[in-house]
Amino acid sequence: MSYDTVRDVDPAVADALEGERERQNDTLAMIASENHVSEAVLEAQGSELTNKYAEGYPGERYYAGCEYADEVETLAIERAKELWGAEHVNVQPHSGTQANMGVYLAMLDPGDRILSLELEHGGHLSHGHPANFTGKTYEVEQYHVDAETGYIDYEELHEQAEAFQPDIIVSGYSAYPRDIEWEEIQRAADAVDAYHLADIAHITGLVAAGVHSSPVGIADFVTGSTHKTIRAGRGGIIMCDEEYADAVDSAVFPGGQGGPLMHNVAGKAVGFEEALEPEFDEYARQVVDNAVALGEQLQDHGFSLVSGGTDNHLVLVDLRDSHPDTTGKEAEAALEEVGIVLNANTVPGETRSAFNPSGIRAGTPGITTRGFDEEATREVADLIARVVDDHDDEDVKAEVADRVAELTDEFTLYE
Ligand code: DSN
Repeated sequence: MSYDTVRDVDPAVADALEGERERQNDTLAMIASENHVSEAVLEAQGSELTNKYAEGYPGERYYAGCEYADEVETLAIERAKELWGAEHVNVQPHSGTQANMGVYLAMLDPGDRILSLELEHGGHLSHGHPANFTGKTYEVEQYHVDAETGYIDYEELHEQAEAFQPDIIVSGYSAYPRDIEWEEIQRAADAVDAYHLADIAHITGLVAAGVHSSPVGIADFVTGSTHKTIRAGRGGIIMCDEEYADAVDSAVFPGGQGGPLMHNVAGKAVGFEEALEPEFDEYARQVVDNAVALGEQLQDHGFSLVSGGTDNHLVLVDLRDSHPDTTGKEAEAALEEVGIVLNANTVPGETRSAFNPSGIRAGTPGITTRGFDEEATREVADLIARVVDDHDDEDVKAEVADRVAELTDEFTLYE
């Protein structure tokens, strides 16, 4: 057995790994779906469990030698049940999309009908986009946010459900800044005898901490990813009532996946343990407070926010009113130059394209992990405004980059 380090074996990859650590240390991660996990989660994900095959579930594996895999997976499941209050949990999906796939495979047949929010309005690829397996396998119709308010148009959702008669309604979103009326969506599903899948990928941590309403106990299925606001190991999760447990478990394995990524399941278990600590609730509260501060300060600088603000961890800026000649991609590129990493995003009523849209999406989970409070976050909004206002001005960008470097030095991340 070789005990050489990555650097000994593969300097090129070692350079890239070090580069990535430095990049994360030296920039502000404001992509709303990203966060920084603890060293403990990193350690678990880099453990020897990466070597282990463990097809099946705790106590019922297809391979020998699974006693520690069983222990870790059981811990992840029990902690998830405590965090979200779910009856049944499957922690094996490799990602949020795989979690959604598990539910579709469990409950739908090819050609069945999905009603979901359009991607441009805040939905997700795995909710029925034509380029995704969901769009190719199922018949999909999409609901929208109200053009004026930016809030989900629940009335349209009810009408569309009546007209389309879906087999499943998908709620939970990727670029939607407002609280979600789960019960309203459940009513729409009940009225047409459809299942309700709530995809809480973005807001897992906020829901666990009680700073966002929870669909658990309302929707039939709740899916999520485990590395966003909940800040655990990378992957997905499915929660449901006992009545669907067997269907979901066999849809994940053997239906859609082979061996689980047990090192990632270990990372999930460790992150969930951290999230059960009272400090995590404070963290989640601060994530939302920071997003509100970010949004208000951007509005003070003249930016338009879709829905006029936020209730969660992200803001969605529609640049068309304040900066009609600046695209989301131009803003994203200029901000990346100064060390503020967020993403260009489509906005409701998009008039450009998915590749070069009219908005930017910014989230606070990452900077809150670094220790940013509202005051520091407001300063980040000032910096974003300066750069977007003068995105071709090299002097402005150099000054802002210096200030970002001071902030990343003050709010440290990885050793
Ligand atoms: N890619 C994620 C996001 O940015 O929202 C969702 O999968």
